[in-house]
Parts: sequence; structure tokens; C-alpha cells
Amino acid sequence: MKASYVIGNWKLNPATLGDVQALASALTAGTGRCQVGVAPSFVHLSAAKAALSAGIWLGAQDIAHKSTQTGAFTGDVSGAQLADAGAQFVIVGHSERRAYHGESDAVLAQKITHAFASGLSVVFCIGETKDEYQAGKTLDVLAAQLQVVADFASQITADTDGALPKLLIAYEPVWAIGTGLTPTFAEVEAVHRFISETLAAMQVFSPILYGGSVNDTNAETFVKSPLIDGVLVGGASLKADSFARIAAAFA
Ligand code: G2H
Repeated sequence: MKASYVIGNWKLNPATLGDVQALASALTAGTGRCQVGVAPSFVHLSAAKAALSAGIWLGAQDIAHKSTQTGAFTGDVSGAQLADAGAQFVIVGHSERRAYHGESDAVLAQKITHAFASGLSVVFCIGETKDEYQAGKTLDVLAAQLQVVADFASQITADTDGALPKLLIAYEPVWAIGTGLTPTFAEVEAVHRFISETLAAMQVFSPILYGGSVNDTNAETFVKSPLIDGVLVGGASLKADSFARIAAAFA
């Protein structure tokens, strides 16, 4: 059976170490075909690792763009440091990084290079803004964003059972993030079909997740499509019971 992935992006949450430990220890590993992962902030990675049950993937929300293990890069964190803290994956290209930190396609390609060289999987986020959506440019925007992963085709192999895939694409329409708005099921399916065809043409193997205001009610809808391999969850991943219900929907 095809695996599914439910990944929590904790963003700049929770506020305290105690809250991180409480949340991490309340999470349960995925069941059935569902694999679960969470991405706390850098400073909480080790504490989360210690508190998480076995079988829950740990990820970071960012990685340095320079492929160096150590060096003069103030504020940056290397792939080796992330792996040493227990991380198995890193989120790259989230729209909040693109918007607030001006991350270009060139920088995102460097980050993917660094992550792969460090043995980390990558959750690569793509998505159109509200203006682009309204102008009917969604597919053009996504095709351009996906070009970043084309160069990595030779490194991205098909999934092996039980392992975290080297690459996971997360389609996150920017206008759906944290807003409570989501595209219709038909819109998400159509976009996922387009992403799937684009990746196939590049010879890139990747599950395709949906992200943007996913919660324990609408998860039931997304799971109905064989084109939706899981979800990247922000706000609803901060409550262990909601997150568990989302994971159960994908089991
Ligand atoms: C999109 C998502 C998680 P939320 O950013 O990456 O956040 O579920 O809060 O919209």
C-alpha cells in the first residue's frame, strides 16, 4: 500500500521548552500506511527528539545555504548540526521563508544541495499567491518553482519501504496558509495531477502533500484523492489530539 505522510510544521511555536516537551511527548507514531513527522524550531530539536515516540520523524524548518559543516556563518545551522540533533528532514522553500527572508530559487537549490549532502530528506514547498491564483497563473508559478528540483533528479530515487523519501513536495497555496481558506477538493486534485505529471517528466520521484489550513475536519476530504499523499500541517499540529486525528485519517 502506498505510504502517506502527515508532517507538522510548528513554525515559531510553542513558546517554551516545557510546552515543546509536553506536545512532543503527547504525539503518537503513525499507524497503517501513515508516517508522521514534526518540525520544531532549531532550539527545540534536541528536546523534541528526546520526548518523541520512536517512529516519528524529526525535521528542521530551515538549513544554511552554504554546504559547510562549520564556519563563519552567523545565525546559520548546518545539515551536520541538524542531523546531530536528531533531524532526518528539513523544510525548504516555505512561503514564509520566501516572503520574509527573500529566499530565491538559487538559494533554495543551495539548501537542497546542503540537505542531501548531509543525508537529510527535504520537504520542498511550492505555492501561488492570492494574486497569482486570481490571475489564473497557478500552474505557471508551480512549474517555475518545480524547476529547482529538476537538477536533483539523479539523486532522488523511488521510495524504499519504511524509509522517509529523499524528497517530498508540499503544495501550499500561499492564500490558504493560516487563513482558514482552502482551495476546493477539485482544485487541489487538479494541481496535484499537474505536479505529478511535471515531476514525472523530470524523472523526479516524490510524494505530493497538500498544506494550508489543514485541520482534523477537512483532512477527511483530502485523504479521498490518490493524488494527495499526505499533508503538511501548521496550526492544527500544535494540538496533539487534532494532529492525531489528521494522522488517523491518512492511516
Ligand atoms: C502552511 C501550513 C503548514 P497552516 O504553512 O506549513 O500552515 O496549516 O497553519 O495553514
